[in-house]
Formats: sequence, structure tokens, C-alpha cells
Amino acid sequence: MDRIAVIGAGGHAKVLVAAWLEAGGQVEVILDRDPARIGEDFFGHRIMPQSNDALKDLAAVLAIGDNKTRAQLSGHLRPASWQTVIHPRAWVHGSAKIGAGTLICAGAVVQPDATIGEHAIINTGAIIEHDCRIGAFAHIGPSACLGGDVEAGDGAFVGLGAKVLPRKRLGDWAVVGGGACVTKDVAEKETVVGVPAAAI
Ligand code: JB3
Repeated sequence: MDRIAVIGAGGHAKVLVAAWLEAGGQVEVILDRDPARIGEDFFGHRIMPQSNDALKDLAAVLAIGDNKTRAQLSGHLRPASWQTVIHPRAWVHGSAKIGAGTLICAGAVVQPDATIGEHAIINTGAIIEHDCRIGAFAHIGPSACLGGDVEAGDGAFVGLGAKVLPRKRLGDWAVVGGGACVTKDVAEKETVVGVPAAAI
């Protein structure tokens, strides 16, 4: 397995690096933009400042939870490639398509014919049912559950433990609050919370 560059050194990076190491991967460098973090130890590595030089000839992954930040960084960082990270205790059907730079966490389930875009996060224990289509930079939170044939657009966020009923559509950059239950389509950039989920 490649030695990769990890971009970001916060809580999400802990989850991502742990998954990568568990999958037999190795880390070459950890990059963070916060000057106060530089030189700190992170999984046995000294945190370095972010630069395209540091990414030269390396595969990299965006280990930052904020969807907009991952979208911005993917546009101006130039690693050799973007690394997909799948925890060995995730279950991903062979027919599912997972985009470059995407993280599939421990206990997540991705069923047949689901497609997940680039730089997305399928967090701990999330369930992505058959034929789901999830856009780039989306984040499906821990224990969230998407029924069959759900569509989540680019940058969509589904909070911890939320449920989305089959065949519902979440627009680009839509936000579903933790614990919500989505029973009807959610418009682009709309935020919904509660059971049944309603716009706020
Ligand atoms: O809820 C769960 C299970 N995880 C959350 C995750 C999805 O999002 C977690 O609890 C946090 O809410 C959040 O994790 P994240 O993104 O690691 O947040 P934080 O702990 O604040 O760390 C972000 C790190 O990324 C900080 O060290 C920032 O300095 C760094 N960062 C932010 N923007 C950046 C950039 N680093 C680089 N290299 N480049 C950036 O543009």
C-alpha cells in the first residue's frame, strides 16, 4: 500500500488515518494549515505546513470534515493522485463505485450499484442502500441510513443517525439534521430537521 499525504490533522483525520493504517496503508506526511499545529505529533508524525511541494509524487487524501473546505482544496491542491480509503471492516459490494479521495469508515455498508462521488465521507456505521447516488464532497454521518435509490447531491450533509426514505432526493449542499427522518425531497441548499424532517 502507498505512503500517502494526509491533509488536515483534526478529529476527522484521526478517523481517516486509523482506517488507512488498519487497511495496511502508511502515512508519509500530515499537513495542516494552522501554524499552531506545526511540529505537533500526530500518529507518530510531525505535522507539516500544507504546500503543493509537500504533495509532490504522493497520493493524498483530504482529511477535513467540512464539505466546502474539501471542495475548495480539491480545486487547488495537486497531489500525484487522490487516495480512496476504505476501512477493512466496512462492507462495500463489488458493484458499488467509490470516487477518488472518498473515505468509507468502519461498520459502513454500501449496497449493490450504489455510486459515491469523489472526496465524500461515508462515516462510521452509515448505511447506503442499493442504487443510491451520492455526489462529490457529500458527507453521510455516523449511523445515518439512506434507503434504496436515494440521491444526495454534491456537498450534501446527512447528520448523525438521520434517515432518508427510499427514492428521496437531496439537492446539492442540502443539510439534514442529526436524527431527522426525510420523507420528501429536500431542495438544493435547504436545511431540514426533525421527524418528519421539515425546513428551518
Ligand atoms: O462527527 C464526526 C464523527 N466527525 C467530525 C468531522 C466529520 O468533522 C468531527 O467531530 C469534526 O466536527 C470535524 O472534524 P475535522 O474536520 O477534523 O475538524 P477539526 O477537529 O476542527 O480539525 C480540522 C483540522 O483541519 C484543523 O487542524 C484545521 O487547522 C485543519 N484545516 C482546516 N482547513 C486545514 C484546512 N488543514 C489543511 N491542510 N488545509 C486546510 O485548508
